[in-house]
Amino acid sequence: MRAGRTKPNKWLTAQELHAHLNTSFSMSFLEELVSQTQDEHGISVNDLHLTESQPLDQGFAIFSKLHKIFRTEESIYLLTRSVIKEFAEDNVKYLELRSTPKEIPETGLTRDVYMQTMVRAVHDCEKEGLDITVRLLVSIDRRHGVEIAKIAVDLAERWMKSTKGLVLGIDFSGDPKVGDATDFIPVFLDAAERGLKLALHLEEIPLHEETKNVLRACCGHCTIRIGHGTYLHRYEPNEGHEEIEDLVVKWKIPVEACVTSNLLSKTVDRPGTHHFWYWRSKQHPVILCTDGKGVFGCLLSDEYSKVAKEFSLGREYLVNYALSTFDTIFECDEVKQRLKDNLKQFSEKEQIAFPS
Ligand code: 6MZ
Repeated sequence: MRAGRTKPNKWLTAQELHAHLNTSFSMSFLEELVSQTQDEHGISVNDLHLTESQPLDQGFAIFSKLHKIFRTEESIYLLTRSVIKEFAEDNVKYLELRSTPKEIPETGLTRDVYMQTMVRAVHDCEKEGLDITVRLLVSIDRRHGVEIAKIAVDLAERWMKSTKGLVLGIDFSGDPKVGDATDFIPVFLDAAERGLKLALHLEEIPLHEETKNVLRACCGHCTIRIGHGTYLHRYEPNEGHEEIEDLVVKWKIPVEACVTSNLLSKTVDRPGTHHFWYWRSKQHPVILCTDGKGVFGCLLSDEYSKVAKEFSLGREYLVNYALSTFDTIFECDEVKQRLKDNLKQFSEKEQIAFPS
């Protein structure tokens, strides 16, 4: 996404369910912030987004640099506000924003202050009257291990209660090459027991054993969505991993599909082979998401546009698709219905633009 880039029309987007706060900056926001603080970290904004396909590891190297920039309460507040505003400008009506709460003694940031800051930013956007409903997920970084994950669940539960559901779940993410998701199963079950919903990164790279273990243990006990799920269905015949797809289908677990992110991270080779279409063809819930619109340089409307062109999807198909995705949000039926009604009205008034 180039600095200052704007869209002339209101594009169809509906909702964003897989956006990591620290990777969802816009370049214009980042340029301004970095110009104010450059001396402190010596990082150039050009090093903070992928312009061409690179292995997934390169993305994780960028995330570490970003964590050197977003280190203060003030920067987290400004980032959260600007990310919400930018999604609203892209016509996103419902956003579940996720982030890993950080503990940085030098700047006085604690996990609790981090959460408080994000919540404050959401409330300030509400007061400003932005036409977007925002909910928050607390991220567990798998690199940090099970003990920190337990702290994240306690934090999420506390903030879920004190915000009356503005915080509504847990995200499980981080470098998939590190650790084993199996170790976190008790944490996931405990989180679900406490009323938290689960968005779990699974199969961003082929990791069939941990996925099978997690799904076997959690299906039926937890409300789950799967982040990426790129290799969910890409098992070799007769390896016994068909069970994974069977569980995903049986429990109708929605898949968060991040097309541009997967292409730039080289986990998918071209748009035509993206699993978005595999799951759509099975009429299984799959939701277009940006992942990190700053690092991957994509708006959510770009993702809609990309699949519409690739799979020749017309106006009616896209509207029906967008409406169906509201069923996968972690909110209650009343909120789902309100979002659907609004989008229906909006699309009937022809205020939404479509790829030609
Ligand atoms: C796995 C990812 C990710 O939490 O500091 N993250 N985890 N796969 C991905 N695919 C590209 N993209 C982002 O946002 C940054 C953190 O989100 C996770 C990583 O843990 C990263 O450090 P927050 O706001």
